[in-house]
Amino acid sequence: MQIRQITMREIRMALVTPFETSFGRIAQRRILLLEIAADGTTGWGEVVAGETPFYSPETVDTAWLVLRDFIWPALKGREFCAASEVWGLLTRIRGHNMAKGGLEAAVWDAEARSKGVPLWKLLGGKHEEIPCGVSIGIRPTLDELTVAVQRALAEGYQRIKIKIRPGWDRQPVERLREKFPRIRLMVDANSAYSLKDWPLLKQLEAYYLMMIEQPLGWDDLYAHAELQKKLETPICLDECIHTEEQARAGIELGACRIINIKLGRVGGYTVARRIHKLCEDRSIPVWCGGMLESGIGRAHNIALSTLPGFSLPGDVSASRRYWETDVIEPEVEVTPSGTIRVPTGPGIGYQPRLERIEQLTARKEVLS
Ligand code: OSB
Ligand code: MG
Repeated sequence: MQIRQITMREIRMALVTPFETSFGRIAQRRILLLEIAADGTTGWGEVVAGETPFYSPETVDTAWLVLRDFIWPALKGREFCAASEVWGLLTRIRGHNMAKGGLEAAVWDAEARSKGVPLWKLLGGKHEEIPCGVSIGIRPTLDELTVAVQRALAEGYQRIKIKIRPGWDRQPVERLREKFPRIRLMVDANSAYSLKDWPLLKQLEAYYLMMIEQPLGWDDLYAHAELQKKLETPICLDECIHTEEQARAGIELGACRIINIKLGRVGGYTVARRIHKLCEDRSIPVWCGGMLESGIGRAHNIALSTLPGFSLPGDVSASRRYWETDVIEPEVEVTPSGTIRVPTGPGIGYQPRLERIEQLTARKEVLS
């Protein structure tokens, strides 16, 4: 197959509820969508880079530039047999995984559509229904947090993750345990702590958390290994795992006992599947993280979550938790038992709403 054209669109979408983490607060998203023409069909992908380089070094703007100036020139006119070869064509470009991953995912969608099969089947997925959790941002008060958790539980979500940061850690966890003694609860610090904060993180063990996600430096495996020695609670790595090599090192060093796999952070399905396999071999549970995606990225997360090793509920939840109206048809919905039924149509299995996407588009560039 060959990519004939890439259409880059930056859309702007307001979140239903602003999302606050230890690294910042976001109310309006800028999302880079990719539509590719390949093999007589189209494929869609989403670049999950944020507006700022506060979660990862990439941003929407760096991804735009790297796609136009480096990724497209590396792929233009190249013939390949399958989407699984795209990653290999891009290795000369170091980093920029989210830009690569968005594009690679679009090629997978196109390949699945041209074969008339669901993308998740092409990937080797097994689960036809995936368990869902929610990620709840930092809220102004404990009462508001409690209400948000109550609401998610009432909707059936199987696991609650809350964002923490210094000054918003012990108290919210204590409150939630008081109110909901039996729920599956975890925290995500997005690298807000350092190793010397370990006594505080140790205190959180009193609330039997499923895991503590990315407490320390965004690229610091060593400190996580030191911390994991002091904790019974599993550490789950997010930011630290951007390559297969980092995943292997993290596991070997004992820096984590669980891994959050994000398609964009690792550069697409090829590496995501390698990390998934590695974790399966080492009995490390994995789950699929979210990046406040539109329906396009959400659909890809669902496809990824069907792989057999995705045994824990992820951060992939219903469209309406994020958007008034999503950019796909149908929207992603969650069953009363907190699952998503995997779509059966070809490719990602949801149709992009082109008219709505065009309405939301702030900037567009066609590469051909
Ligand atoms: O750390 O998992 C994270 C959102 C943006 C950047 C990083 C993270 C998150 C989330 C939200 O936790 C997950 C979601 O609901 O999409
Ligand atoms: Mg995280």
